[in-house]
Amino acid sequence: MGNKNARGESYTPEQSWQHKKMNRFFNMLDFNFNNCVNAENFVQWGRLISTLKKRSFSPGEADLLRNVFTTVFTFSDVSSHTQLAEVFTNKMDSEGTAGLVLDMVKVFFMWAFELPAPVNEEDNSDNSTFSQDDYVFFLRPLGVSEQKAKEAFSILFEGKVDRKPTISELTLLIVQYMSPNAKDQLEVPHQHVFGAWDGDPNITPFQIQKYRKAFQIHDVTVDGSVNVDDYINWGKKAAQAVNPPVEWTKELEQSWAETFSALHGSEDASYTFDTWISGIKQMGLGLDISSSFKKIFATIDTSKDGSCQMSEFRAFLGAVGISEPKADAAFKLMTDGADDMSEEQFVNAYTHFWFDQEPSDYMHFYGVVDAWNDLRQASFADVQKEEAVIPPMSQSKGLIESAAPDPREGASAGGDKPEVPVE
Ligand SMILES: [Ca+2]
Ligand SMILES: [Ca+2]
Repeated sequence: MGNKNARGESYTPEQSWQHKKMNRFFNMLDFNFNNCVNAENFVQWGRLISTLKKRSFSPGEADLLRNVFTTVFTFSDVSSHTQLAEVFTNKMDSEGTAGLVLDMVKVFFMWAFELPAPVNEEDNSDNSTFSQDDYVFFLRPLGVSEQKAKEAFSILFEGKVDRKPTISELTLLIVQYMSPNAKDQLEVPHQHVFGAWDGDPNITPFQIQKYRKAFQIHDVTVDGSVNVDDYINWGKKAAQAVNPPVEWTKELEQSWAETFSALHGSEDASYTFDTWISGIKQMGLGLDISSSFKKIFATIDTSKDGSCQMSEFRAFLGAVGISEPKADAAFKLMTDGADDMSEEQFVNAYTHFWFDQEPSDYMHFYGVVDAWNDLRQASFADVQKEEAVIPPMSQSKGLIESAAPDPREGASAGGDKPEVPVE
């Protein structure tokens, strides 16, 4: 099934499951979408946690997080989730390094949850507890919604209402998540530790964002479900919007209805957002899908000349409320600036829209979304200024003494050790 390691050996089921989990983690952490994860991504993560918690973020704290990353993963740069998995497994296989890794994961949480350092040997940090809010702030920078974070919290720590979960419990779940362990039942608790997740590797949080937009667009009647009426309404509006308008015929209605059933299995189907997503996962990417995408192309090509002109695309999106400039910009992105789009270009763009896990030009298929272009850059720009502020450092000292430099070093040096800005 194409699931092989570098030497061409097949992975064990345990390794495959580990890779699925690491793939998801890698994508969450690759904030810059450049297929590279390194210590700076941990720093970015930490900055965002600090911003969400409305607290400052010092160069010393950045150093602390770099140290956590380097101790847990060793390397400076990693370009794939399989490398992430391999290095972590090697670390945990060695008694000498496994303990250190566990300690550093705990250090991360002590820092993120602002827990006091243990006063003495007996005062074990393992018993330190955290709240649901702490957990939500820990996950949100990774693109996990508050809802998914809370869902995960209740799955993992259910029944613990009378006492808060401990750092040790959370650390164990993290280690299980990153390790090669079997998934011999439908659900294992640790899979949810980075937000509730059904284990499907093909749909990233960013895809869900795109699908949410697409669903809203498809629900033309705005009743919370997508069914054949939405397509027929869409078709009618598009026929009126195109210049010159196209007469709404029985044939045209039939073709929009057929397009709906080609994509959704039957003319009687009706979907909520959740069942829509399950349907997409089941359908997957295959030859069938491109033939149903061709049907959509045919309905958009109202002049029936085998090509989608910009005016037809405008009408198609204008019918569902997308402005001309946004539709035109989307069209130009997909055609490299040309004034018409071939069936092949259309199918290609639409396939990318659904299946690209990360941002690409095709994310703008349903009209340009500015927020997707600068969502992350904006959030990082906002927190850059926090960098200059040096807060009183208080925690984690005891735990990290042997493994990491004192996080206060940068602060006590009076700021003459400038933080390296992150792109
Ligand atoms: Ca509807
Ligand atoms: Ca045409």
